[in-house]
Amino acid sequence: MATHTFLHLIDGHETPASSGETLPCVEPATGRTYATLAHGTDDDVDRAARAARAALHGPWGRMTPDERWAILERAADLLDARAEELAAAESRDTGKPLSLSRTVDAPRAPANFRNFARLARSLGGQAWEQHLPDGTRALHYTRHRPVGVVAVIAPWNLPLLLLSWKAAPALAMGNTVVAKPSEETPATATLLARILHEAGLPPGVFNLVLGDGRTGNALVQHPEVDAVTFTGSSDTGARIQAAAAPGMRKLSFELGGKNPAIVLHDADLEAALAGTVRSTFTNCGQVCLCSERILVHRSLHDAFVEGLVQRARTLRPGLPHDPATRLGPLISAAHRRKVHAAIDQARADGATVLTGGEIPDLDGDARGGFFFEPTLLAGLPDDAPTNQEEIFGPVAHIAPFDDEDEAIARANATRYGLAAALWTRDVRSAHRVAAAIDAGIVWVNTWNLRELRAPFGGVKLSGSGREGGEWSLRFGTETQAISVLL
Ligand code: NAD
Ligand code: 6OD
Repeated sequence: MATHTFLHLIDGHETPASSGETLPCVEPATGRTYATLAHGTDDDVDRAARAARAALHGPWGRMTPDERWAILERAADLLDARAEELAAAESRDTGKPLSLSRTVDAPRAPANFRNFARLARSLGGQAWEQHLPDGTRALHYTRHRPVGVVAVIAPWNLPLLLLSWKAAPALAMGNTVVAKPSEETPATATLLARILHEAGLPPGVFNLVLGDGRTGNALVQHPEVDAVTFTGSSDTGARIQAAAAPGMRKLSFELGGKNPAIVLHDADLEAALAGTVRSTFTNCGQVCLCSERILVHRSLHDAFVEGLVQRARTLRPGLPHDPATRLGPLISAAHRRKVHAAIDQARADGATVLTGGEIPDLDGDARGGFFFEPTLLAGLPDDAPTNQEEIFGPVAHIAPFDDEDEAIARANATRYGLAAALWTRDVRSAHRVAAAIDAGIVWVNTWNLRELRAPFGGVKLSGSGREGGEWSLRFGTETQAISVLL
């Protein structure tokens, strides 16, 4: 029985949907509806976007950059102080083990605010002195202006991490924000909105509108929105690109992946196995960076398959707060049906199921959860749907290869290009193969090792633009050129 309703936060006020409409908020680990959330209408989006526009000209617009950055650093301190509450809320909404939300999701939110507040201090401009034929000179220089109202749309897999990853640089550069988290995961977004206000953000600077794709669609088309930063599926990204086009808004897209893990003949087998268990099954495979296609040199293939199957079978599914839990559920019943359908398709196409492929039989509260077994498949060609379509679950296909050129060609044989993991002991192979992979990010002998100043993003269907460090800050700015005749 739902007792709590998550509300929008518009112009500093918590408010329900103007229609009174709500959506259910379900715990993926138990299948129970534990709350509802406001289902944002066009009118709600309109109020939020107008509040964000007005706030650009209020106290926020008049603050010095140092004053703004101090608020963001204060928000980081408050996020740190409430890390346990944030981790618990994230685990409830997503079902992920508390061990994961404590070590990844909760600490990344303050790190994002600190990182961008600090980096923004050193984002300088450029200057050129020009000597004109008549002997006079001119000085040309650049300065950064906020873009204006930035719409932030985030998915459900890393709700707080990704919302803060996008909102922090936008705020650091003096913009105002209208954020829409996924309808599956409103909890940490509402906590973040309150914390930002507690830290001193004036009303209207960070607005939160809850709701589903309908709400998001209204937001990206709103005339007061100057830029849209979106993380989610490639299909939704394409829809947003079309919907946002008439306003000539600035767009940034971080989208889906079909990422390869490549194990070269000289890889450290133990390290590659440990890394590939992480890269395939972290967050139940619901990380855009997860490996869904594992390519292993034939000389290591059989030992690698045996080791990975054995490790996959030890990943114990369970409730988030159980310390023995190694694998959470999928986000929803609908998503589990999609993952299950992908396995059925693989079987119909002739795949061998090396392990998993079914819904586990769990006891107690977890019985109603959306769990799925860690699944490894083999025997399909590269052009099979299993090797082409993003599954976004605890599922990967393993195949052998014979030489480096073949591995590179097969790694690149998808429409996606987000990330790759490469395992080798040879430094020359590492550089050669990494450079040949069509992906925005290549990890060598590791996976998902994050450096917040480095660029992050994908090529092909995996996105356009880059986030991270100065890339995120520049997205939040319009560069103005000023030319002065001296
Ligand atoms: P999704 O595209 O279904 O939804 C993402 C967000 O967009 C949600 O807030 C949703 O309500 C909103 N939305 C849906 N339709 C919309 C529309 N027409 N206009 C505006 N907003 C709309 O994605 P998801 O299922 O929440 O997340 C999983 C996907 O996200 C996977 O494809 C995954 O690879 C991708 N992802 C990518 C990255 C990255 O950094 N590249 C990170 C995380 C997730
Ligand atoms: O770590 C990050 O900054 C980031 N953008 C992660 C995205 C993960 C995708 O699911």
